[in-house]
Amino acid sequence: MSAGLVALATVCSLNLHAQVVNGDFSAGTNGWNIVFPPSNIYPPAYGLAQLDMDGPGPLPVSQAFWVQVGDSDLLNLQQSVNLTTGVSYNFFANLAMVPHAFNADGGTITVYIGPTMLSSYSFGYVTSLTQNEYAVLSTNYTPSVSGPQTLSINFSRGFGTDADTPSDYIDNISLQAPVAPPLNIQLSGGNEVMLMPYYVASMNIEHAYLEAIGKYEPFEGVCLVDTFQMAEKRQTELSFFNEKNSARVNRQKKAPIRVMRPRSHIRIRRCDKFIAVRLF
Ligand SMILES: [Ca+2]
Repeated sequence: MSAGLVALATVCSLNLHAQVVNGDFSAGTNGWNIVFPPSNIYPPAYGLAQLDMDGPGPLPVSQAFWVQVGDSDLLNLQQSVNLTTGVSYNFFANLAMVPHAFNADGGTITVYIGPTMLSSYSFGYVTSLTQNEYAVLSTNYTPSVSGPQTLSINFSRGFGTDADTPSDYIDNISLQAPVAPPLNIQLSGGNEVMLMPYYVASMNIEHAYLEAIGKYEPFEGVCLVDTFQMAEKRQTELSFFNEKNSARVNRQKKAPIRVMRPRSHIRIRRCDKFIAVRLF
């Protein structure tokens, strides 16, 4: 039995991925369902075209989705997304309106998840024959239930369509939660007096870290030493045999001792892994 392995590793991570597939339309309309409401009388004109979605802004020209809608020819761009309750997601999309004539309505783009409206943008009166208009839809949404839901982007206008109907564009659609850095990583020192438990302890901690963080890092905190003899002079007499281990022991002896206690059960609940390796 060792004199006591003192290692506490708390590794929390929250890895959340982008929910929308092909939000930049680089793969055409793959992943998207184009849905016409039953109230439609005519099919709207729609397609893909190259456009600079922010005019003088930093975005390059890229493929985007466009549609010409009217009050009798609406269109919904839809995709199933898989959401987690309690997580705050940000919806983002670049919008643009390309005029073909003066028009009383440049179109409205409204975003829903299931029956819940997230955000809406109206281009209003089209007052220029030549100037595109640009906008951004960006809003946060926290679902109250987990599971698959329908992201639906509705294009509408208050008038009928004709040759003067402006084209409404959308591109760079995303729905994602920020990838949180590890909430808490605490790796304190650990001691083992036997060689095999020393190696096993090191490998266990390093493997748990690899699984949680996704990359290997050597754990420099485990010492091959008898904890209860650390203060004895004979523990240091042969330190030249393993200088790195001796340096770890000395670092541990100089380190302040702190007792950590979770202040909130929430913090523990959010942890993916909680590894406590034999406290004394
Ligand atoms: Ca694009």
